[in-house]
Amino acid sequence: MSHHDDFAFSHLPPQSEWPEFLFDLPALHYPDKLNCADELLGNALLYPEKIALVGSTRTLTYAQLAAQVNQICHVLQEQWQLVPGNRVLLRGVNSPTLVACILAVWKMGCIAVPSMPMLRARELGIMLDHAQIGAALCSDDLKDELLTAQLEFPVLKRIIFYDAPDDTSSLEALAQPKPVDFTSCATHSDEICLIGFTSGTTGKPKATLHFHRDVMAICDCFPVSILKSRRDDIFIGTPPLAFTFGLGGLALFPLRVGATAVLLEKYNPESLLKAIQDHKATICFTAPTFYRQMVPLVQRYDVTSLRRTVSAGEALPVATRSAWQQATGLQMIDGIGATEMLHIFISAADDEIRPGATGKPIPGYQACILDGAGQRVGPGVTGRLAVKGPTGCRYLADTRQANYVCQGWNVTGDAYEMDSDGYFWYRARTDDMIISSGYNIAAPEVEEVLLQHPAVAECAVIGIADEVRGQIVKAFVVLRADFTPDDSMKMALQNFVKETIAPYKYPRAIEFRASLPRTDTGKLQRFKLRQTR
Ligand code: 3UK
Repeated sequence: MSHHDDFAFSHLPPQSEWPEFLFDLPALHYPDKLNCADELLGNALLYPEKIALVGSTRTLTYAQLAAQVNQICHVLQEQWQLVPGNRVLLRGVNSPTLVACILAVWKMGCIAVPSMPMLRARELGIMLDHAQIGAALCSDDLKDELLTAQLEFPVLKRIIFYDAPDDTSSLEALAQPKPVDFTSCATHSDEICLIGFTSGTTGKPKATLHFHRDVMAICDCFPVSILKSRRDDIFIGTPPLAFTFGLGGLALFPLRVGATAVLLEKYNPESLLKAIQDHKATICFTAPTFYRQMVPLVQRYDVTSLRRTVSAGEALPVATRSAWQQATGLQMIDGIGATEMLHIFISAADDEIRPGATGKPIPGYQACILDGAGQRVGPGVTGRLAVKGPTGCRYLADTRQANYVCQGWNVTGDAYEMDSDGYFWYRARTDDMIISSGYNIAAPEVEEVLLQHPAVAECAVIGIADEVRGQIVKAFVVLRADFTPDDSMKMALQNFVKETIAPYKYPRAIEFRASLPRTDTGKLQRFKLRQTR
């Protein structure tokens, strides 16, 4: 092991709790020494002048990207004396600089912990504490919440800000005089390089650990067998790089094949369409609801450059698939992925697509349906989706490892059905996760916040069906005496949530109740609330 800091390594689950890993595909036979940043920057030697990353303010060729990554490595090493295995938090909207920072962290043998730009101090603090993060690279305009989190969690000792033009100690200012070459850390293929945080079903998020070989494996599976991406592709889309859907689709996959990625800082359905037109994008990654919102606007733009559109994060309704196909002529590629699995593992493209089904396990992965007792069930029976492949679940110090891994299978928490042709059909989440506009929201986390408000006696949060967002967060609230259940109280509670945690988690619907249904043992019965709404 090249690691000097073995915090993450020593908090891997015991091997007996790991899922089974499959390496049947020859492409997945990686050498023992593997640094994924080196692999991904290999195109800098082959196509130095090719454009790698396009951002709103800067464009980097492969050679420029490689040089910038090396300069950042020098800054991290000389300024911070980081050693392999140290965790580095990344905080920023999608941009070429953010990609360069992630690659630099990997090149040094450190562990990247990307964070969602919308997170507030409270959520950042949980990450700092759980992953014991000592250093951060943060875009200047998102510094406030991180500095607040640092006050409470001084484990975070060092922060360098980027995109800070007036700051003489900004990342750019420090990097500019540094040499443009750097000898990468000789990491092993099974060393940890990435911690992906998921919002769990309880308030505490889970931290998934991924190896250098995992990063390569997702590049050598879905993009090769389903997406069939090529060097002349131009990738675009919306998922944040802190969401592994976005990290793969908008950074790793394009770099792996020497293609170009367009990284949008801000977007809405209209501006994404315009960006597709302006950049002649060929591959788009986003969530089903976003495609749905783009449909009525498509005819105003020339999007004929698109050849592949990928939908993931939540179930793709058949109506959205057909509306998109009518508007663009494109067959959507639906795919289910998970932070634990790093990326998509069931999908289909072209003639293999069956509308309404997610698809089949992609080459390299296997899937089946398990019943409550862990027995395999046959076609036509709804049960728990179970999957295995080259990637899989390893939580950092988390007892919930045993919930996700069952007899070597990764059990995603989704209710699925397999048909006799081996296609997998999504039914529902098996837990209480609310998925709204592609974001995972844990009901108990919102409840925890509401309960902090002086007016709230009791509350319960569920997801209710919503045409536009898939689901929305609904809170059932029992007020304390002396407080009035009216619209201004609803608004006060909504604002309170928005100010405390990421705003997208706030309850769009609130209903006041005199009491909440509970079992004899005092447990909340969320399913009763779902039935009575
Ligand atoms: C749900 C889907 C039906 C499903 C993700 C692509 O979503 C990603 O990761 P998360 O950890 O959530 C995982 C859960 O989301 N889901 C995702 N895709 C689909 N349900 N159809 C789909 N196509 O409940 C799953 O268990 O946030 C998606 C790539 C990387 C990812 N991390």
